[in-house]
Amino acid sequence: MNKISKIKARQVFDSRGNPTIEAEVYANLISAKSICPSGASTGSYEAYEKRDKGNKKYLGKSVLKTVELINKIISKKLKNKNVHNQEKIDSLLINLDGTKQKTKFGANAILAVSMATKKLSAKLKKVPLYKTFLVRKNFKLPYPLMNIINGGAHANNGLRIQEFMIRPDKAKSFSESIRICFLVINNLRNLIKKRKLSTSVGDEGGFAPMINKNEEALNLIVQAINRAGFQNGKDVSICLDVAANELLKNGLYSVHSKKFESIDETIKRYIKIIKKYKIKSIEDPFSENDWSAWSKLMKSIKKTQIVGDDLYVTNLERLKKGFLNCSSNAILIKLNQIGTVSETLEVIKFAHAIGFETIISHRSGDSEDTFIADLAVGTNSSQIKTGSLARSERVAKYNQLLRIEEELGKNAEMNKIY
Ligand code: 2PG
Ligand code: MG
Repeated sequence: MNKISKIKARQVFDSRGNPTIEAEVYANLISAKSICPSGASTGSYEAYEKRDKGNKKYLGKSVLKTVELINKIISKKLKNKNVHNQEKIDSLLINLDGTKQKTKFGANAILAVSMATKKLSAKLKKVPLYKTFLVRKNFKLPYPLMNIINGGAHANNGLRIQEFMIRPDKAKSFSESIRICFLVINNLRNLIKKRKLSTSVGDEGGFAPMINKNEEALNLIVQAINRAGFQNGKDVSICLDVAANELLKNGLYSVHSKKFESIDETIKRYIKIIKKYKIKSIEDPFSENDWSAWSKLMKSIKKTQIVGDDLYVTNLERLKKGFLNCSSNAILIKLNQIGTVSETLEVIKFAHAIGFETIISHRSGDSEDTFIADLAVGTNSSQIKTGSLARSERVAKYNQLLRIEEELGKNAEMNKIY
């Protein structure tokens, strides 16, 4: 009953309509499945995403060979292994691949199997998934970071910054936090309409109006917060993901305008917008290799959450380096950047031990899989970033958190934020 009997993988499609892997792990007649997400603005130190580059039928994007590797090789290797021994299964997968960035099987294949195994274990134990990670009692719900205006690689509007997010800091419950975001988003929609701009959405469900100045987006959000009856910086805070890897040329950054500027100038302008717009969190303000720029920024600001995404790629070695270098005070967690559930949990444990905030994150190409909602609660992560309140692959995660909140009943407290 506790032994894996087979694994069946298949090619399915993600929210951008690109092929991706679903793995279904079986223990006799009972099974659980999971779908691997995929990023657009990826860090170069991420684990490898394997695709059939030579297959013209799917423009080189299919994952059919990888599916075959799971069905033929991985399935055999994991047969009869104890489904509840996640660490052993993950290390078997890591060793079977044997490469640093999981290039043999692809982190997409390995992760789909790893997550499906975790889900099956919970199902067999008849416990909710969120109860099977690091936390055993006093579960807390994360604050949502809702990406309400999309730019950068997730839209084609010319906005330099990739994600303009809101965080409902004063919400006392998860459902209240969703209500607050809902109100701000509806006000934002009306403001965008009034300006005769498009209210269609980008890859992560945020609006993608044809504006190209960061400050225009920030002004719209402040107005929307006010019109919804809230105070910016108190009830609701603005958070950014700059995704600066995409904005670097010859050591200069074009974050604040099309002009490429020095690190010092870029920091000066960060400080200005932090003050003016009461910004509480900035992700990837500099590129993945610019360690000294990160620590310079950390020294120049107080009370702002600085989040490493492409910088750390959910990798323990890189997180240790960032800690020693004082690069940030928070880490974004993406399972597919590293490739297994166990390695992800190791990184979260270490992050908490050094006092870093953990933010569990979706990818811009995502699916109906809600694994990360449970992961956020089960690891005591203070925040979750999973897009806007639009597009079902994003809303599915928020809906799962509403279910968890309901199940926890009056014990459902919100986590603390930085
Ligand atoms: C990011 C993510 C998710 P992508 O940069 O944080 O929002 O985007 O999945 O494209 O890397
Ligand atoms: Mg990011």
